Amino acid sequence: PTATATATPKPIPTIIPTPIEYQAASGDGHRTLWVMFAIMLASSGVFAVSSWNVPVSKRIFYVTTTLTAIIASLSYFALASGQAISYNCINVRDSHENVPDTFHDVCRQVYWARYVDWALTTPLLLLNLCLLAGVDGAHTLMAIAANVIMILSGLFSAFGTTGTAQKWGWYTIACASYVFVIWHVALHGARMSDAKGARVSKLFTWMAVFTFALWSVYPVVWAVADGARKINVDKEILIYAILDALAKPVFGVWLIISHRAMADTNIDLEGYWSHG
Ligand code: RET
Repeated sequence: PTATATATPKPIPTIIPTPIEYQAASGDGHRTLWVMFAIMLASSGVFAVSSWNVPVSKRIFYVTTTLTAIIASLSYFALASGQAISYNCINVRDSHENVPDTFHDVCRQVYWARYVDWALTTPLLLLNLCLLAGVDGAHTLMAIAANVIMILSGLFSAFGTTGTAQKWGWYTIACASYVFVIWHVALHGARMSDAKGARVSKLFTWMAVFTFALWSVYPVVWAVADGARKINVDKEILIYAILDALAKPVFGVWLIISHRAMADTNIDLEGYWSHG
């Protein structure tokens, strides 16, 4: 017998894969996404039809409002059909008595189509407010730029690694941009809208209060659901669904009905790039 035949075989190392716990939507969350797709699609149709006989010179609010609903339908279609969903995993330490600590990954769904939707639609919603108040082009552009930075920073934060500067670093950048948006649109807009008379000014004030009260809920929900993972994915879908329905169709109906009833909301583009 040769030496190799009698030697005890080396143990084959066993590779224990890191166990993974998934945090994903169930049937309920899934149904909510389809319902939202239907609501946004129906809203797109209603807004498009309501713009039918409106002269082109007065159609801008209809165009922006219809577009926000169309973009939201596309985003909800992607999510409901299972697309544009990725996972962000956190490695969690499990302590045991008498045995060494083990680790497992907690992987939560990130619905990144939302950020594509928000990056395109929140600028349109801000444009509505700015046009209503008579905010000039330069301030409108700055607000929209800060808004895009806010949403993209939120996306980077959603995929950031917990425990590094990524997660809360990007979140802080997003919040700072949001403060800039409020300052340029709500505060500056309130001053500008005075020039358009008491009725428009009052409408602007209410629409701006509604908008920023509502928008401020997004970063809170995000921090609790996406950041701290204290709300499950189904509830997160439901809360964003309610917020999105208020921010797009409800806001849109309010804007269009008021605009129809008030001639002084007509947009005057004279001096759009020159006064400040
Ligand atoms: C994030 C996370 C990072 C910090 C901040 C956020 C703000 C998001 C907002 C979203 C608004 C969405 C709307 C959608 C309409 O359907 C990205 C959640 C500040 C304000 C109005």
